[in-house]
Amino acid sequence: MLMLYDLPISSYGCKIRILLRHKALPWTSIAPPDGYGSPAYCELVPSGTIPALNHDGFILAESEAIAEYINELVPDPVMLPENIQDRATARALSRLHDTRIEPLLRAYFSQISPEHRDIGFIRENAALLENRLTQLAKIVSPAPFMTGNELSLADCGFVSSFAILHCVQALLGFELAMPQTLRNYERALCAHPSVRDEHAAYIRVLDDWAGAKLRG
Ligand SMILES: N[C@@H](CCC(=O)N[C@@H](CS)C(=O)NCC(=O)O)C(=O)O
Repeated sequence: MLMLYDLPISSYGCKIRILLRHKALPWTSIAPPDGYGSPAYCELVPSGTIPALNHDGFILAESEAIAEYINELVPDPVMLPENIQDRATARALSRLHDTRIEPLLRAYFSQISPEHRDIGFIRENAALLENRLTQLAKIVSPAPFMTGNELSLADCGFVSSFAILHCVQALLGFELAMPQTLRNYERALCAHPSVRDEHAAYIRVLDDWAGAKLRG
């Protein structure tokens, strides 16, 4: 039985939920007791982060490790390319997303409440983000997905990130030039049958979350 410590708003949780949907695996999501980082949750998952997997008592944190574990546990449909170099590239793209792109989006969370906004920070962060997206567009040629015509591990993290980008951009009104290849990629990604419903659900959760922050 696969159990996920997770919350609907978790972007890294969204990555794993897409993978689970694509593998057609049933799972149960449980909120971390007393919230992530709490002493009660750290008793179960010492790092205190979500998502974390509990597979028949085997506990694993870190979304990318969870994704690789599930991909090996249930190899069909395969979610990494067959060629060793393409596989390494897929992993590099996941790292680039998780360590360089997602943190820049997350940085905007502190800016949602109008009283905490810093226009200089919002613009500087947008420039950093645009630079990373431009770099990404030089590295990949989605066809239509990151590693070819099948959804792979390298795609799953981008779903929530695109949703967060549009949410914070609508709220904070900053300019950002998204490379056309990434626009096309986003359209194909979010229309994929394993992604569509999770993407729609994630946008709803994000809107509710941002609405609550705006109301204070
Ligand atoms: N590198 C981790 C990041 C996960 C992460 O930062 N999750 C957030 C919630 S979306 C969290 O647990 N934050 C609490 C903390 O960092 O202590 C992963 O890929 O799973």
